[in-house]
Amino acid sequence: MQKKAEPGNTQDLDAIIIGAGFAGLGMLWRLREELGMSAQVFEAGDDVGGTWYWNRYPGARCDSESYIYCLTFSKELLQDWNWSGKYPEQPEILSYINHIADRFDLRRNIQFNTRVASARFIEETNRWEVETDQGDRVTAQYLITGVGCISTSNIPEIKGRETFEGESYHTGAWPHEEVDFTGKRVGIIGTGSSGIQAIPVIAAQADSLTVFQRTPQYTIPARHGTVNRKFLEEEVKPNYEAILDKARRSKGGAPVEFSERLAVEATAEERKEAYEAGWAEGGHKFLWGSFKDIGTDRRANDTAAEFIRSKIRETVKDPETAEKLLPTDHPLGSKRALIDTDYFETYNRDNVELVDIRHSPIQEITPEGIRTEDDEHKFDMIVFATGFDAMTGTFLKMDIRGRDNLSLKEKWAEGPKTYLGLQVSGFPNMFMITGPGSPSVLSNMTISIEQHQDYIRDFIDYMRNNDVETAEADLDAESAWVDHVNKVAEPTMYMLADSWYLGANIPGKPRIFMPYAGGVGTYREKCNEIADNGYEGFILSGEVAEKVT
Ligand code: NA7
Repeated sequence: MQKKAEPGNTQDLDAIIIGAGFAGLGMLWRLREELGMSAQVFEAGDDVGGTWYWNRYPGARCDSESYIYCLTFSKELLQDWNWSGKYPEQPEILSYINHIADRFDLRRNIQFNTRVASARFIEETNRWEVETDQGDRVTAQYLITGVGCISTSNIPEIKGRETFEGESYHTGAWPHEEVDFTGKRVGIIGTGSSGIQAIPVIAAQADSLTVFQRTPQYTIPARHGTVNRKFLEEEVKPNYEAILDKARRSKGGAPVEFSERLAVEATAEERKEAYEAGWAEGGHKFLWGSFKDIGTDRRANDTAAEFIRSKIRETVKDPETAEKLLPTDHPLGSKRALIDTDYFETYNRDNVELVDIRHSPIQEITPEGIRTEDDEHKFDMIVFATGFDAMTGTFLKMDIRGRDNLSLKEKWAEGPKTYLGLQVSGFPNMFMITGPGSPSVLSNMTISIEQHQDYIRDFIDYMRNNDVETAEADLDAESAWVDHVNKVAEPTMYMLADSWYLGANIPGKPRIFMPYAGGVGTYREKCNEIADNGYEGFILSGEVAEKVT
C-alpha cells in the first residue's frame, strides 16, 4: 500500500500530480480509483482549492453558473450537492472542493505546503524525478500538472512599491483572515475581473476607495442572486447527463443556445430590443443570446459596444467619471468578457474616486500612498488587482527539464508550444491539464478540466494495456498544432486587445495567443479523433508502439 507522504519522502510512484485544485483532485481520483495507480499530489497551499484557495478577495465569484461549474465524475455528487448562489461565490466553491476532498478521501495522497521546485526526465529509466522545496525527491512514470491557468500573481514593478508603510494585498494571494476595510483609505490598481468584483464590496466598507484604471472595461450586470431551486430540482438534476453532454459539445463549455440572428442584418430597434433584454437578464447571455456575429464581425461588435457605453453614461451620474469609464480602444470580448454586480453604480458613491492612469500615470508608490503625474493619494491600504502571469507563469517558476536536459523555459522562450495543450515534445509522459493550446480559459473551466482528466486517464490506460512505456508529442504534430491555434485565433477579436491571453500584461512576455479559440466541442472531437487513430501525433515507445509507428 502506498504510504502516506511526509516531507522529505523518496517514493517511487506511478504518477506525480502538481496542484490540488479541481484539476489535481479529479486526476488523483481517476488514477487511483479507476486505474488503481499510486499517485502523489504536491500542493503549495496548506489545503485544497487551487484558484479558490488563493483568490479570497472580497466579492470573488465564478462567472459560470453554479449548476454547470462542478465536477461530474460522481453522479451521486452531482445529485447531492446543492449550490446556494446562481454564480458560486468563493467560500462556497472552496467548501465544495473540500467536500470532494473529504468525500473521496483524497487528502491522504496530497502533501500540502510543498512546492515542486524541479522535475527532470531521466532518460535512462524513463521516469520523472521531482524535487520539492521540502526536500522530497520522488520518482514516477507520469508527471501531471494541475497548476491552474491563472495562478502566478502579477505585481507590477512600480517604483517604491516596497516602501509603502500601509497594508498591501494582491487579489490572487489574499490572506485567510478577514481584511477589515472599515475606516480605511484604500487604493486599488486594476479593473479586470478581480478588480470589478472587489471594487463594489470594498467601496461599501471603506472610508474611501480610489480606483486606478489603465483600461476601461466592458462589463455586463451579472444579476446574481440565489439559485433558482425549482430550476435546479426540476430541470437540472433529472437531466444532468443531457445538460453536460450539451456543455461538452458547445463552444464555451456551457449548455446554451447561441442566437442565430445577425446584428448586422437587424434594424437599430431590433438590436436595441435584443441588447436591452440581454442587459436586463444579465450575465454572458448578453453576448451569446443576442446576436451571433458580435464575436466575429467588427460592425456587429461596435453596435453591442456602443450599447454598453450608453449604459455606462446612463448609470454613472458624473459625466467626467462616465467618460473615463468608457471602453473605446478595444472591441467587446477581445479582453476577458466580464460580468459584475453594481460595478458602474459604485462610481456614484461619494467615497469612490476614479483615476485614469493612462492620462495621469502612476509615478511611484511612496510610504504613504501612490503618486501619479498629477496628484498624490494617501492610503492605509493598497490592493493590487493586477492579474497574473497567466498560462505559462506557474510552469516556468519550476525547473522542468525533458530530454537532453532541455528546460521548458528554453523550449517556450518564444511562447508556449504544445500538442493539444496536453503535451510538449521532448517532455515524455508529462501531461498538462488545461495547458496552453487548449480551450481552458476560454471555457467553463470544470468542463475543460474534466475532458483532460478523462483523456489523460484513457491515454495512460491505453499505454498500460499496450506496453507503451512513454508517450510524447511528435515535434511536427506539435508545430502543426501551434500553427492551428494561431490560425484559429487570427480572425477573432482576441487579437485586437492587449490582454493576458496574449501575454501582453507582462513586460517582455512573447506576444502569442495562448488558449485554443476553436471551442471546447470542436477541440474534444479533435482529441477523440487522435485517440481513435492510435494517439496520432504522439510518439509511443514500447512493443506495440513499434508495430503501430
Ligand atoms: P486581469 O484581467 O489581468 O486584470 C488586471 C488589471 O490590472 C487590468 O485592469 C490591468 O490593466 C491592470 N494592470 C495590470 N498591470 C498594471 C500596471 N502595471 N499598472 C496599472 N494597471 C495594471 O486580472 P484579474 O485578476 O482581474 O482577472 C484574471 C482572471 O481571473 C480573469 O480574467 C478571470 O478568468 C479570472 P490592463 O487591462 O492590462 O490595461
